[in-house]
Amino acid sequence: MNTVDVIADFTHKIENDLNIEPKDQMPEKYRLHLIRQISQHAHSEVIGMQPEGNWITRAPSLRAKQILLAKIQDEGGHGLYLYSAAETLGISREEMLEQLHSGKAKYSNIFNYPALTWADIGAIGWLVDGAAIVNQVSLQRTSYGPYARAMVRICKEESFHQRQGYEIMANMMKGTEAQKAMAQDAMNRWWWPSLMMFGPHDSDSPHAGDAFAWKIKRKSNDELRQKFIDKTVQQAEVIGLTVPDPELKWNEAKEGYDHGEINWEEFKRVINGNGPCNKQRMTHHIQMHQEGAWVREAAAAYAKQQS
Ligand code: FAQ
Repeated sequence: MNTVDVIADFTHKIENDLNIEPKDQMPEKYRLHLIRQISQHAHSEVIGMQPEGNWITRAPSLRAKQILLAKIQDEGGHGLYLYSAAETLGISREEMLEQLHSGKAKYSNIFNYPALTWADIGAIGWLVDGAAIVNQVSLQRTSYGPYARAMVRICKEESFHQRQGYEIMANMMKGTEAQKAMAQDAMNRWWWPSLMMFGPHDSDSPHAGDAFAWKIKRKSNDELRQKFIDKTVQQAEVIGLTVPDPELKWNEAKEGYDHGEINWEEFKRVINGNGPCNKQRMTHHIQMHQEGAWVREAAAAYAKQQS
């Protein structure tokens, strides 16, 4: 196909809500846009294992430890589906990891905050997975087939994650005054960074134009953030937690909550490498990757022997 035909075929598929598949020809900018987004999403899942991994040895019961282990393992699996989806676009796993380690590729702002108490594990499951689901449900209809299909399975697992987090918070809110205070403290620290997960306001989102034109995004950063706020505020009220936003107010006309301004300076600082845990997260990832070299070599040698 010549360039004109490629564009016509691609445009026809996008306009008719047909998925773009790995063997289809596609504009180079579409391919690069997807590699950026999917690889960043994969890195987020894998780096996201660190704050929770910190609590495996200190979970307060065997049941809690089993659930946490299963959840963290799921996140690793999500990373693998997503790396595989990105590989179908012609980038290798090694290149993606190089981009992560050099700082060229980002990962979600949220995983640069520390998990200080057991209540933080509740807040991560409830708020962070809750925010991730709102975004990922919308991505189930993204235009690139392998990404959309990965999202279907990921969303099922994330909804279990969200519930286990909410259960931790609900139980702590039925506990002693100290446990209630711990849950509220976790809520106070994780609320605003969770809102930042949806990205900058639509007016400051440079990738939004292409993402909508190519149906990579179906809903905007602000629309998804609003959806998350509306459902989460009600969940907080049910268990007696206070949302740490004095400006939060129900707006009858828009049938949603108005909220206070997000600290975008903090967001920029964190996504550009200067959050509370960025260096710790990256150092750990690089060290584990280096220590795992022998596993990759053994797997490659075994595969060679088999072929
Ligand atoms: N963090 O023009 P936009 C999870 C960057 S999975 C860091 O609006 P876009 C599961 C953005 O990359 C969580 N950077 O960009 C779990 C761009 O910079 P670039 C991850 C951010 O792509 C739970 C610049 O700002 N989910 O939590 C963030 O149209 C618990 C301009 O932004 C996904 O990745 C941010 N929050 O919209 C695991 C979902 N927001 O690349 C373990 C897929 C923006 O030019 C435990 N991704 N930036 O250098 C998306 O939906 C989109 O990429 C957005 C951003 C909505 C994140």
